[in-house]
Amino acid sequence: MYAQMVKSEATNEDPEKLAAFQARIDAGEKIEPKEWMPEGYRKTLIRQIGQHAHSEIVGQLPEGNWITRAPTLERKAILLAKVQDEAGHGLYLYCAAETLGVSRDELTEALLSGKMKYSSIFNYPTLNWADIGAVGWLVDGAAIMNQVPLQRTSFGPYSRAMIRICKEESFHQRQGYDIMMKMAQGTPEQKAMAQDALNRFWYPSLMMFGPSDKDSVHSAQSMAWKIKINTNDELRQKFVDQTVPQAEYLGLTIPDPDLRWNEEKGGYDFSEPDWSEFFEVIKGNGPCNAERMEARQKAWDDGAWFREGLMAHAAKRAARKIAAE
Ligand code: FAQ
Repeated sequence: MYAQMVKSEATNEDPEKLAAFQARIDAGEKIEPKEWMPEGYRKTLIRQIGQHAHSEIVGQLPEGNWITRAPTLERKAILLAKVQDEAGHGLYLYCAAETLGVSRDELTEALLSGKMKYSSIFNYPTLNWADIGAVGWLVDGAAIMNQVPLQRTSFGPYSRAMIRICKEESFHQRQGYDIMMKMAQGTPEQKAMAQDALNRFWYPSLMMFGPSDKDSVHSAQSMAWKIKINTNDELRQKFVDQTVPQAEYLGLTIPDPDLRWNEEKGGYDFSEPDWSEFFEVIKGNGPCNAERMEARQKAWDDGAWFREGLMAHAAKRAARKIAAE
């Protein structure tokens, strides 16, 4: 749908303006909110940044589930800080999207009506404490792999939000790895829990990078506009190459019998995730989709009185200002 919109709108735009815009992108310039941009560029950014913001917010749910059950006070404080960071990331990203002319309320309504997506990964359950380690290590690890290049994305507000977010994601990845290390060096039962968490989170983490390049609808145009810097498969390969030695250090096994170092390409050969599962999850049929959307809907409904109060206050202040002028 978006691809179509991008195409039809792009053809109606002044070719000279489009060429000048592309020249700025090619020269590495940042595009700022009030500057001219093709409609397709604006809409692609709203889709990607909005989806990213929703992911940060929905991503609090599987981890928030474990704050009250963290094994020690220190672990609890760390997890609490991490989950609060994710809320902050969602807010920076909603603000970046707002500079493109869409409100946070409109974005939330699009999520709740199913028009917008959030990352597939958050539709998998966190069943025990080892899963919190696996989420930090693998999910935040995959998020960083994707987001470090996005610091160089062409849209100024998105790029600047990414710089701050990446610093925090780096701490998140380390806290997850630290939990895994403790579990892997613990009792045989704890090590088995760590292995089980890796088994369940490995392929869903590989799916976070999106479909394989041949099935990616948006990559070509998004890369030409430098909204995306790498293809989905490039980032997935980098993630595998970085993560396999980390699993070896933990004494854990990646659940892929076909995983092999390929000297020629200087990277690992690995099995693709089950793409039919991925497409089912993003259609809404994953293990936790209904639960996640119910939680978001409840938060939205519970906040209605506050939004209304805030709007009434803003209207009153505006009326007072007009009367005083
Ligand atoms: N889940 O043509 P492409 C985090 C959709 S980080 C759901 O390749 P694109 C941190 C895609 O939207 C996680 N849907 O798409 C954290 C499109 O459908 P549409 C969030 C997916 O946009 C950690 C269709 O498939 N990070 O949360 C997914 O060029 C721990 C075709 O795909 C970002 O969002 C997926 N995994 O590339 C928080 C990073 N993959 O929209 C809490 C920014 C693809 O046409 C706890 N985003 N789809 O209906 C991106 O880099 C890109 O949007 C990709 C997808 C790479 C995700």
